[in-house]
Amino acid sequence: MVALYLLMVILPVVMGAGKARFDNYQVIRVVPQTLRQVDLLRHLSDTNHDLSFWTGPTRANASVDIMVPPHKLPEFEDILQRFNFKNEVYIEDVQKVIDQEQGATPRSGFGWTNYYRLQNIYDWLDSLVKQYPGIVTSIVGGKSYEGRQIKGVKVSYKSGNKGVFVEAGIHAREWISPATVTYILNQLLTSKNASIRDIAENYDWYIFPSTNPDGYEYTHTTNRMWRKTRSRGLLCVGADPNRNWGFHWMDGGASSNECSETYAGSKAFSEIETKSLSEYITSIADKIQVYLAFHSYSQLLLIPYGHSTEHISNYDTLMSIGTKAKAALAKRYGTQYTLGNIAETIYVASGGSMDWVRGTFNTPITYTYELRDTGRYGFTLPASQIIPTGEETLDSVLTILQEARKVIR
Ligand code: 0X9
Ligand code: ZN
Repeated sequence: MVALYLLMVILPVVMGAGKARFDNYQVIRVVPQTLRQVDLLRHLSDTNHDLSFWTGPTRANASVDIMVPPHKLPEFEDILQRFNFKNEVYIEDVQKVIDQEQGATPRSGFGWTNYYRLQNIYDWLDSLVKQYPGIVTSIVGGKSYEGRQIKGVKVSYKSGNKGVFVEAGIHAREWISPATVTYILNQLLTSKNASIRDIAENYDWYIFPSTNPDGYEYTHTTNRMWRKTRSRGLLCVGADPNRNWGFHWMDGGASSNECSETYAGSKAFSEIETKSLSEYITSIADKIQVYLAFHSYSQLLLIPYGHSTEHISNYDTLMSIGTKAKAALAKRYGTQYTLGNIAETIYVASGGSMDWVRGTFNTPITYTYELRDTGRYGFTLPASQIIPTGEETLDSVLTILQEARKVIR
């Protein structure tokens, strides 16, 4: 069985012989109802690397989405039964959903009815620099293990503006993140709506749609479900770039196991992506008043920190702005978000980018989005949802920036 698995799944991927397929992989939503059940799921996620935890175990009555390969289904179902886990199959066949993820039109050029390759995104950024001389400039936030650039754009209509930093795509498989951020960038440049023009022109924007470019490419070429960077370890590939930042590094909710999806790296900033991007952020930190990070999925609006449930100094301000942002987001399509401190709302997670920014520079307004959906499609959100997601997210970003203006100096 193991040999067969190696031959059919691992080997082709390792040898670059093609794309990993997820035929008959199921995503099962498990709801632990006791602490013992939560612990059991934690144990499974630490020890059983055939199971892919799309969302992590947190507490009793908080659901956990687990992708199970077909050869593991009997064993997994047995565990569910034996320990009396409440569960429901959320996705019957992950490959089918992947096959339906893209829109109908071919993936050349650029737009928001499909997901795009890194080069399409970067070419589009370059085209904006040409199209908006004196307003859009090219910026390089760092580089990747495989030698790619972390490319971004600065949008600045005038001098003296406060800065907004936008980070997307740090987790490779969360495709809706880069797509949403490029949607927002496009609106900032093309919208005729007075409120959008106001935030576009009266803030300076530093926008990086793909902060883990190796991982992102890998999700297109080889394994749609890749999360981490692509640095080569002794046993396994990659570290979690959202556990690798040098603030409370490895202080809970991060793993020292190279093969874990939440591997924090061999040390803080062991990954060239986080190290170089952190250096770039440091170089402009005095200009940045707002930091927004975009992930998926779960529909959450999170505030620092991830290592502790303690409320930070301007917790009340961030909560009150967040409440308004959440309402603005819900207004268009009814999409409901949950707001709160990371450790309180989801789970303890240390070494995240937003936490480092807040902890190092005391940046006042910082949020991490977990975009659509709540698990119906999970990471493989159909491309037809890019525009609605972009619209509602921009509604909330608009609110955050309008409100932020009242509190930042
Ligand atoms: O676990 C994460 O890194 C994020 N969830 S995800 O499903 N997209 O992986 C939560 C972000 C926590 N953020 C910080 N600790 N800053
Ligand atoms: Zn993420």
